[in-house]
Amino acid sequence: MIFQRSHKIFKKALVPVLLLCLSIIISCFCFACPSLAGTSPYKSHGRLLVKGTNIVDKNGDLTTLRGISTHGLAWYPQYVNKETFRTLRDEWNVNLIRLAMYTNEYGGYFNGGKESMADLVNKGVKYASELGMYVIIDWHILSDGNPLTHKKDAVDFFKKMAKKYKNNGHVIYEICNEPNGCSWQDVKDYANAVIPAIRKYDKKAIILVGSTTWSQDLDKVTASPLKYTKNIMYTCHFYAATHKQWLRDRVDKAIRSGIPVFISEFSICDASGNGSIDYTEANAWKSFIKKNHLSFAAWSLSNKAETSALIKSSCTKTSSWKASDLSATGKYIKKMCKKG
Ligand code: IDC
Repeated sequence: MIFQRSHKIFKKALVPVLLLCLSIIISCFCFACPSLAGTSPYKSHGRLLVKGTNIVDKNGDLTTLRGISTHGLAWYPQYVNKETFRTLRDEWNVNLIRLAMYTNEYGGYFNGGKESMADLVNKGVKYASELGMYVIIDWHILSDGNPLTHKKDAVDFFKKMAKKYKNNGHVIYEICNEPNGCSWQDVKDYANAVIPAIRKYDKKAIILVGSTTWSQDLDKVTASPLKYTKNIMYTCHFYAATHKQWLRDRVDKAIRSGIPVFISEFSICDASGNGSIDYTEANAWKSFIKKNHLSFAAWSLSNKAETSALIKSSCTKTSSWKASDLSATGKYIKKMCKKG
């Protein structure tokens, strides 16, 4: 009798318990693999905007971007690939891709690459958008130093991009990677031409502006910011083995003065992109980034034989990397992104 009753209770409870277990398994699976859940960073956050010194999402909630920067698109076009981005999104918890379009260097925009570069940028934006990731279009000036040198072409380029992507909320414009050998006033003059060119079409996208000395002169920015403020952020780039507490202090001061800062390029080795990793400084930067809710993009998505490359030079795979395919930097950055 007692046995029969408990058997009945057991049978009654079995279905809901099984259903509960099934739903736990499904939700764990979806959490680990967002694509299966039909969700994506963009579905959750939508169009981003700058509020105070932070980024907020469509619901007004504080949001940070965890990004990976390509190496020069001309050198490593194979990583502008939907499966590459999908791996970064689903296995690394990355929600941002930075497309580094060199202007002056090998195969760059002014080095025979006008069409091929624009083509790769458009492909990159398409793949990132389809995957619901955010994407930076980076005018990667470096050896060309002063952004005023190519001001007219930059205005034309960004006008074209803004016209094409004005309704695409995934896109972020970085108008000058690292101005150098010029004054902050030169950068301002350049920004004062490029920002209105973008805004003519795209009223809302976030625009990132670099500063002199490889986008580190935030003290000059603080002393004399641009007149444009809506959805404008200033970049800071660091390489942990070279740029240490003094630069964190500078960023801290800028933020306290109301300057929104975006770490659109960094690595954990020295400023050459090579040399050894400084884990102590890398960890100090990681905590600083977390504490200040900063968004970031790590250099670089390539298998070049240099410390900052995320993939080992022996690995030619462009997606679904195993731990053994990643460089020491790659392992560190993956962990940093996964922890959110
Ligand atoms: C480096 C690359 C390297 C390449 C060199 C010159 O890692 O393979 O040969 O550029 O084009 C930056 C720049 C970024 C640099 C990086 C490392 O934005 O283009 O990439 N760096 O030197 N600023 C500080 C460091």
